[in-house]
Amino acid sequence: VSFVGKGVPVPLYYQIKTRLREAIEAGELRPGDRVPSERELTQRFQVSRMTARQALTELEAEGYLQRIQGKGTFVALPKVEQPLASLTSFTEEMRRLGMQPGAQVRSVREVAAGRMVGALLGIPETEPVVRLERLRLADGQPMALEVSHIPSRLVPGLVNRDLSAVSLYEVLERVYHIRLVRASQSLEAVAAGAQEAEVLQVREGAPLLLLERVARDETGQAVEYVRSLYRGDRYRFVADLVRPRLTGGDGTSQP
Ligand code: 16G
Repeated sequence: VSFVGKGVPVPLYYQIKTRLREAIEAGELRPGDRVPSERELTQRFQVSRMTARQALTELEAEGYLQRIQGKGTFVALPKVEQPLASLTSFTEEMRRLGMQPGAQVRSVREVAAGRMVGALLGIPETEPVVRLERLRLADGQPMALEVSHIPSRLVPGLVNRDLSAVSLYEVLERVYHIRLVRASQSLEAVAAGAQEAEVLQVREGAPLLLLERVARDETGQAVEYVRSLYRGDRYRFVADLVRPRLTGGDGTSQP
């Protein structure tokens, strides 16, 4: 369709936006397809550049479109859906979804735990931990920036291993015979800072999901504290919920 009625009391940008959104929802435009540029929309709908831009900007903000600097605007790829309540590794999740997991080790070194990490891992602040910073990739695309902390005494020699082509959880199991069985995890929204934005290839201020996890072995020993930034445009976390049993006024369960 190449005409937007000017007599209708709906803002022009909104009409264009609706057209594009409907085309995406109907599958006429598929994930990864290039959508018309501002200039093309300007010509096609006989509107100002500003009007065309507003339509694209809002669709991008709502997650329908993705702009790639110097390449154009594309229909956003579907998000990766990840269970929130399952203690899986990045590698396992990517394989489950049929994608190729990868990691770029940005730094790995031994540092003193410090007060906060020490408290989370239940060790003295002076105790050494391995601090491992990895950019996680799916089919070569940046997905998350993970910073793991593991008490050094549990993983002798880990700092010297090449961790770019292996799963950390697999190394923990196979090499160190550590099996993670439970974890506490939190999830909150943050905006990408300049440096994180560059590494994750998103714009500064883009929404990210901050996940923090403390994972434990069978004995209850905390093995890993991780602080990860997941791309908000690539992830959607899902959980199945069960309604808790009603409790009485005194906090006890009712029969
Ligand atoms: C997950 C975990 C991370 C763990 C990694 C191991 C979160 C937010 N992330 O990404 O803690 O280090 O899996 O993955 O919980 P790997 O075995 O593929 O290295």
